[in-house]
Amino acid sequence: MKMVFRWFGEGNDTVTLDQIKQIPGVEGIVWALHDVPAGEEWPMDKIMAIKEQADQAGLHMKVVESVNIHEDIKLGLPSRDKYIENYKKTIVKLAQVGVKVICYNFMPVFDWMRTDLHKELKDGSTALFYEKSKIDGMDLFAQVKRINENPNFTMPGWEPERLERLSELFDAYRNVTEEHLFANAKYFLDEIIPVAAEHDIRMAIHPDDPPWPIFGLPRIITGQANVRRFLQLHDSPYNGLTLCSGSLGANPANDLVAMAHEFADRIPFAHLRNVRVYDNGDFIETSHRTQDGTVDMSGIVQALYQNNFEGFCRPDHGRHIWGEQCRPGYGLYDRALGIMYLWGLWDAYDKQIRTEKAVETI
Ligand code: CS2
Ligand code: MN
Repeated sequence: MKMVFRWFGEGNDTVTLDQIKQIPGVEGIVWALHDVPAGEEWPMDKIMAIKEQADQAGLHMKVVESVNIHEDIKLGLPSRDKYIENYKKTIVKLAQVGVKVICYNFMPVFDWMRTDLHKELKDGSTALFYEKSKIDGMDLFAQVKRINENPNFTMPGWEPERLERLSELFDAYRNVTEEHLFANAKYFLDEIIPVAAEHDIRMAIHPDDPPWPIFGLPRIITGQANVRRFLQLHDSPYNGLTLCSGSLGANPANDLVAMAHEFADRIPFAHLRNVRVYDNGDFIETSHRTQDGTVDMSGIVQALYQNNFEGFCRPDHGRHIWGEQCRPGYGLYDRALGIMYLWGLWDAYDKQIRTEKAVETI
């Protein structure tokens, strides 16, 4: 397990590279060019600027999250070909600076979705929260109109640029089903994976968050059967999965331990975090510790260990603790605690297995 830490870039993150460097066992950053719009080719000078910073801090930059997919690719429009060509060029450039894994997602219109970014937990910390009935019962267009009239109604992750195009995008997705999305994903993978393979970069699809359709938009990376189907669309080790325990774990029917076992050789990257899911379908992000949420974190780490996991791993969203002001979910403190918990689990399994082996040889 190779530990990495997400970093949003200078001026775009409250956490510094020097701080990241001091978290035990962290070897590299998970980065992206957040100012390059989806579909555009990443400029080499901007890539090199990150490389210089990472080199100087003594951290590697082998994991990118995310090179985002243009909506036209997900929609399967004829214009997708030009965006796919740009994607390929970006892959080639990323290989030149030593990138080994590209995380991306295939969610229509929205990325992750929450209803509250600072919901208070019992211990006084705050965390990202999803109130299911709020999203299920929402008249999306009435909400967008309200947001446009009064920015106080803005929901997390609803950037003005996205909202501007919202009704247009919803129109475009009107007849797009799960089947279309799978077909469009296959078209994309058939084009991209050979290029990624040639340049030894493993593509790692991120699960949908939450892992079910929202606002009538299809979502396909939602559970074990669908992940299996996605990986088979283009059967290659370079078509991989980002095992995000918090995203998939928001659906209690998802057995993350079983997925870690089944997909072990197709997981170049893991996002390990916990959530607490309530009976009504709401969920809140918690500390990474197994007992603090409803995801079997120790079971997942054990399954990865048993499968000789050699991929990259990062803690995922953390709570906001000790008064830290930071990007929602991306503070330093709780994620650093999360890392120490993950190492604790890993090292304990390691010690146990080594001891057992030593006993066997006596
Ligand atoms: C999520 C996503 O895992 C996460 O942090 O909040 O934003 C994720 O980075 C993307 O969906 C991956 O493409
Ligand atoms: Mn994740």
